[in-house]
Amino acid sequence: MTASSQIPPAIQIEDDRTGVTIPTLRRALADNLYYVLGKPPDGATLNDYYLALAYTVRDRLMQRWMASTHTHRLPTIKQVIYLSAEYLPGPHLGNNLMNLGLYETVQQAVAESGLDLATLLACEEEPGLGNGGLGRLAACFMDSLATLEIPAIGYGIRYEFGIFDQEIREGWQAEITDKWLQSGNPWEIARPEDAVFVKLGGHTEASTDETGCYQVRWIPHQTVKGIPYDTPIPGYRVNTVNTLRLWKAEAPESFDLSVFNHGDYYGAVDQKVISENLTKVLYPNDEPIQGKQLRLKQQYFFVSCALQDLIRTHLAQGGRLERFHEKFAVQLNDTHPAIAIPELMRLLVDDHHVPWDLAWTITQQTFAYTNHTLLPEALEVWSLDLLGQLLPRHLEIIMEINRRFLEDVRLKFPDNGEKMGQLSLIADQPFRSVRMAYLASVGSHAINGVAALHSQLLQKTVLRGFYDLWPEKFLNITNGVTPRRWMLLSNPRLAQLITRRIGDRWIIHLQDLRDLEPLAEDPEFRAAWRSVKQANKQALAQRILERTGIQVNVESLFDVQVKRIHEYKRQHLNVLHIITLYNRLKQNPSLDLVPRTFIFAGKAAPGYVQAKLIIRLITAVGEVINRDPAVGDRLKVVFLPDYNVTNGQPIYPAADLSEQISTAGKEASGTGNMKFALNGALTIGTLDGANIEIREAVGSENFFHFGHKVEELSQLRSQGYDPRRYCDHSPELNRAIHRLESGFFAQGNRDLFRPLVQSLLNDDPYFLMADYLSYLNCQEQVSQAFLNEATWIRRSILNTARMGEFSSDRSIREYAHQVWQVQSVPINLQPYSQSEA
Ligand code: OX2
Repeated sequence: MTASSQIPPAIQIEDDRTGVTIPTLRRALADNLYYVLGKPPDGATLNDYYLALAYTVRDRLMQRWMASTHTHRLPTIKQVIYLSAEYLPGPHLGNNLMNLGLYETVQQAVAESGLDLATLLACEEEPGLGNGGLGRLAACFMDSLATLEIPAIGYGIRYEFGIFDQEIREGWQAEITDKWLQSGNPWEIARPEDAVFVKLGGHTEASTDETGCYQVRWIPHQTVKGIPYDTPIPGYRVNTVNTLRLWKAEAPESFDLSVFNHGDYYGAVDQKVISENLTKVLYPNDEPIQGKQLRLKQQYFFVSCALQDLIRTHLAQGGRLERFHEKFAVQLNDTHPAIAIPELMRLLVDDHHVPWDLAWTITQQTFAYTNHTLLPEALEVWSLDLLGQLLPRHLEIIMEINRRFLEDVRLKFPDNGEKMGQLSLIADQPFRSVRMAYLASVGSHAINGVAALHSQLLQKTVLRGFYDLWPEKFLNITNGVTPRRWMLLSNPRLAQLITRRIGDRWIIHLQDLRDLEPLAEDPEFRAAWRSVKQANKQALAQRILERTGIQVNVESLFDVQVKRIHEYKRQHLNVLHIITLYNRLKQNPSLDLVPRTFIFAGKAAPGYVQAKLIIRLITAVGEVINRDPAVGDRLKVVFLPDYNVTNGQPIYPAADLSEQISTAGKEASGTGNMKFALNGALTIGTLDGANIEIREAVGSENFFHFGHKVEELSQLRSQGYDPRRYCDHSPELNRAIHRLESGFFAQGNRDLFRPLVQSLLNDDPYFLMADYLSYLNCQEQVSQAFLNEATWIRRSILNTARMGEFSSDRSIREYAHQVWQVQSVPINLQPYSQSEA
């Protein structure tokens, strides 16, 4: 046992670091300000106070965190290892206060110290270490794992610059570097003592050792050091505190100047800079990633750090490598960490001399793979050239995995060369490359999609050959969201109303929301529900005014689409509806139109020209409509800049209508759809991703669905889809397109939106034209429904009441039982030193 894994017996824990009375909290805040930050109360900035408060809260997590870490390391306890290149946890302070049950007490203590908790909470820079749904899912899963008391570590990359901040300048997106670390990060603890070394480049040498064993040595060109930074992830009102361990790349400090460029000091410093570049920046998705060597380095770097860390702790605890898979269940969050499969093989076979077949069994038993997308452009492939340069040994291992795998395929399907070509981990076109989804599938014992439709399509399309081989490996686990952040923290008014009526068990058993169903018939409860929604809309209206200068009508229908900007998500279909309403108003100024406020938010990848043009389209349409006196209060179009977790939190509670309008078959699941419905918004949506399951759960009468289904779209496609035909047949669509073409929204500039119009008229790969009419009619039903307040509120309540299955707790329970085979492990705190005895 190493020194670090020994817990000192009976630590004397200072009350000032654990006590939760108001006087103690106030004293702790002042102490941290003075002793940790070195600031006197009168010289402290708001950020200093935020930091002091964060340390005060972190102190109160520490005992639970250390006890959890210690217990989770025990060899008999199986741990979930989540490997994800992205995490979007959102600000920690509010969440940690809530999970510790300290929110109100700390609010009061802070107030008595002359400060305002909301102001301090607003100081926190959120870690934007992800692009969107995939990273946010990882964060919801970390919350649920801890709340369910499941031992878990999330491994990832400590990007110095996360996702860019977005500003809107003259209607366009401008990207600003995210400096989330610049004011200090009180939540992380660096663990330089746990550093590991990662090799890159170079070549391999094969030899036979004295016992006649075949051995391969990898002689790298470069070595980088990985330093782990740990962040505590506390569960809700339990002692479990799991760890998010993010790796930063550094140069190994002991580099020898004579080796590095013959005493070339500056050359050596260059090397240092090159090493540190590795974890500098998060790659925005939706951009061609092919050939980005640094991205492959990032993936390999964090995965290697993680696996080395696991092997080291396992061995230090007296564990045996043959039992690695009994100690750790490793989940691959998409293919970004799939290089873990050959890496574990390398560590076992080359470094620890485990025979190949045994190593392969361990590897397959260890890993499980979640697929998050079927979009062909998002399926990762790495060229053999690049892989061979950067990871020569891994390329050899992948080739050997493929050779053995294809041999099995040949035995199953003799004389079927075509089958072998289809299943090979190596693609030949357009260049020789490794199909990472295939590698992940072959190296895992379980493969899942993230919503029912997505899992079916996965089996029928992208991974069809593997499904035919091993149907038993495949399953669906529909995504979920954590009700702690996405209800309790972000919608306190609704949470309190619910708790007053049905108690608070729903926070950890979301299915309890069912008890709200009968209340949907109670006029008094409906009135209370409506007041909450109105208060939330008022609060959002205030933010909109502050951030955009636009005054919105809180009695209007808040129609909201917030998510990454992407053609398949079809924000521009939403815009076509807005333009149509505007055209109607212009044609008939006295039209009795249900007033709407259209709210958009979301980032476009910096290199995704069409997505950035969609943002410009939204702002341009807003500029015209919001100022047109003929429109008045009836239509408003708002683009809220810089969509992230922090800015998303006040949006979901204020929505009346949730726009989930992706092309059928394109959105794997969606999770924003769940947050909206849980907070009582009604959905207008296609039969795509988790929308289908949400509609089933809330009842089709409480969900507005429209558009072509997946099969219908493939039929359209095979018949030779002609988008212009729809224009010819729909005068309103024709007029809307004409408005765009005419330069009406671009001060007469007919070129500005031409690329969008051309794409819609010429190939319309996402079938906006085909779905337009159905969308329009459906929106008309929405408007009619909104006029009847009592039934709208009733439907809103029923949405919330029936969303229980979309808790990430449910998703995690399914992973735990069906994939990971892990159990809850309650953490004992008292007596501290005897808990492990
Ligand atoms: C997203 C998917 O697009 C989204 O549909 C899903 O809800 C989310 O992952 C979580 O599963 N990058 N982001 C995604 O997939 C990939 C790849």
